[in-house]
Amino acid sequence: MDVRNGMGLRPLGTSAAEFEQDLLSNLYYRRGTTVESASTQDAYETLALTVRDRLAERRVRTAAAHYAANPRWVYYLSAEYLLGKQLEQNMLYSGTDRIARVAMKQLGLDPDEVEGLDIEPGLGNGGLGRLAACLLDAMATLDIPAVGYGIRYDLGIFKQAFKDGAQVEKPDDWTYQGNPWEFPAPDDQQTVFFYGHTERDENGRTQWIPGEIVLGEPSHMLVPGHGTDTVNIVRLWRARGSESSFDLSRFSAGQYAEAVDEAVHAENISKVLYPDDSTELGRELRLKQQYFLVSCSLRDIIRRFRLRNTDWAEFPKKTVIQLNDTHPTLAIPELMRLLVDEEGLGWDLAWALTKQTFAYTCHTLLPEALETWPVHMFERLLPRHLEIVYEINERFLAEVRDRFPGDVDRLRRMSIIQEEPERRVRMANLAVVGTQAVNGVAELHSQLLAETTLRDFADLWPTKFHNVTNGISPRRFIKLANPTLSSLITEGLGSDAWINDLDQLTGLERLTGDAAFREKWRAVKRANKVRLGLGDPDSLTDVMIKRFHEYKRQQLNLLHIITLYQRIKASPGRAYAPRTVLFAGKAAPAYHAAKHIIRLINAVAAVIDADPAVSPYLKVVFPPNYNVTLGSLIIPAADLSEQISLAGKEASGTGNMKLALNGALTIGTLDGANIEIRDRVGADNFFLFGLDTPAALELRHGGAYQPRAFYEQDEELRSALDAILDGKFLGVGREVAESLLGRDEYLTLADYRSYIDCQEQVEKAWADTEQWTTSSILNTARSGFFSADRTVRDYAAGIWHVSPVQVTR
Ligand code: GPK
Repeated sequence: MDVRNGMGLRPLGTSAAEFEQDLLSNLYYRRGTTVESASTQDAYETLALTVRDRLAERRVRTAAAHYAANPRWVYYLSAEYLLGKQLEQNMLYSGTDRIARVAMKQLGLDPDEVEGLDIEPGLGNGGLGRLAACLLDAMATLDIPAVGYGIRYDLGIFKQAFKDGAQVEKPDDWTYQGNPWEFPAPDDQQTVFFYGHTERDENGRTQWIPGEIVLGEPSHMLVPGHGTDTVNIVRLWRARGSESSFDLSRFSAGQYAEAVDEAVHAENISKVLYPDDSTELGRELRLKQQYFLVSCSLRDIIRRFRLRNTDWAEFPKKTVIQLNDTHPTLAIPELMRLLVDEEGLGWDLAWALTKQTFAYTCHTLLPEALETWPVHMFERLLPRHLEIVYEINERFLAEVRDRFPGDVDRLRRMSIIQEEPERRVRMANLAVVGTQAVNGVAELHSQLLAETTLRDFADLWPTKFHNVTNGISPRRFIKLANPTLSSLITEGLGSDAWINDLDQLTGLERLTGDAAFREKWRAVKRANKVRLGLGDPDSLTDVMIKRFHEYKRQQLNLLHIITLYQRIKASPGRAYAPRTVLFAGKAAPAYHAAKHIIRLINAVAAVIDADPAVSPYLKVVFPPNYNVTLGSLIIPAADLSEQISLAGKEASGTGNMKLALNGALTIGTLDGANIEIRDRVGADNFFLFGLDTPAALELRHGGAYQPRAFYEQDEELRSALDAILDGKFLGVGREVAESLLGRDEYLTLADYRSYIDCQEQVEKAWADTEQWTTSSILNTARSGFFSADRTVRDYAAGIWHVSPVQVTR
């Protein structure tokens, strides 16, 4: 039997009765238990397997179609993925959501209880990791042959709890109960070298003699498309000690712990996700993780290429490798090493193939987020790669010298090696030099990259630079997260085709005049607030959900809350519109300034709660442990979306898109994708405030910025900061106020008055329920552009040059 063409597949039943039969089979034969003795965990695992089987069947047919087509593949390399819970998604995509529930009830199971055991794989930090998951979802939905590569961290992003209002971190042992979504693939194991030295052999070829050998064990999870039979995969690598890493002689001598030392050391590589976000870490283990990902993935990509191809010249025609930020940039020198040292290709051919294969997405403008590695660390861990990087750099600098003779300063800036104050490898420079396309993630971001951060490179290669504005999965962030709004939209548009063609939401515009529809729209929002269960569902639900970072300026939101608090205290008799301000998000464990902001928010929340003069009008809530699951509950309940970063700092943002799509109005600066959101939803349906990028740059770099002057001139601002400094909030948060009055790196005080005034406009608009409803509907109606399907089409047409491959029955 030819297994490759998917023959021999027994189609799985589509009725509830057949589903129930399969549930029982799986319970008996795969879980190895019986109905009488099954635990809820058994029921969950059995359900997951039964749903998974339906997708696995499509996976087999997808693999067969892809094999036959021998297409150009997209390989997405990312150190992070925030995939979200799998069960609900996979039931929807496999069309089993209804029959699964019927079958469970038939067996006396409570579907909600069973589904409650599904665990979110937290293999990422924030926007960058979730973007990777949204792009995989859209690639599968658009039938693009793609594989995502990543690391199977034993411990995902830490679980956040609060102790006396301060963040404490707990380990996230996400596979403690196993992971039914994962297929181990031990046959595709890879061997990874570290350390050691290089030697030239008799043919003049370089050989890397490693000092440590680690194994990479792959497993994959399914990435189904919505409304199609395509099922792609995301392949995750786990580190293992090699066989020789177990020291039998030590074991025999009774040194049991020492006997496994080396294996434990090797396995540390995939032990834990680094919880930093938008900052550089500089730890050797992190560099090891990056090379581990790259080495395993490239070998796997080449293995797959060789299934159908023999000629290296074909490699870039069949392969595009997208680097999600600089974390996987070592793939560039690694491919050079494989082609030159192992395959014996000449440098020039190898370099041409390499450059054509890779593309690089940059996700930041913050200088502290641009990765660099000390040359000595790089050299010790990856001696051959440093030689290759030097060679790449020498040839590159010769090209720059040619184009800009005598411009020594330019050479110094563009070199892949930074010389002062310490020799370091600049990963962003390497990523730009070694790729055929570089993109930013929103219009403003791409423009600023070309004008500032990567300006010299844009001068040299203007056509290499692209914009691809980020997008979000409409399946995950409206259909699954907001089922009631989705039903209403489907009812209003007369079809659910909008889920895979989000521009169809513009059809809602004509429903803004339909009183019954408007009434339902409001009722859905209210019900979503009730479902969330935090704060009065009739209050203005004001939401700020994102990682804690000073540039994102949660502290500005806090100053507004304190100002409102003080206004209510000062004039208790007035009728204030009740407002619930919701924060959610994690701070990197070592980011003390961000943790002080978290602690102060919790203290302010407690003080307001305890004050009966204020608490009827103002409530601050901060549910812990923000993740995809919690976000999916909060986003549908939001009235107001806080996108208040200092202009020129947020690359794009994607939470801004999720909230607008779910009918929240944005209060925001002209930063990242906020600009594009405002352009689309209309200035009347968006609350704009604050400095724009040129004004912010001028104020910051003019050198004359004095936060104290704003403090002294603005009575309300002074009073808010004084309250913190005087210890009015449980004595907490002086560090926050001092930092604002000291350097105020992100110009919070400069934007304070504009923000406060804008919040007053919000209040006025909120009082006009009818106008607010119209704006809310228009936000949804005009958010179609922010579908990740559009983003993937942009990549496919402008950067990847790939076409879909249809999977047929
Ligand atoms: C950017 F540099 C980084 C990073 O280390 N982590 C991360 O999540 C985010 N990002 C940006 O901050 C967002 O503006 C952007 O929308 C997101 O990446 C996806 O591009």
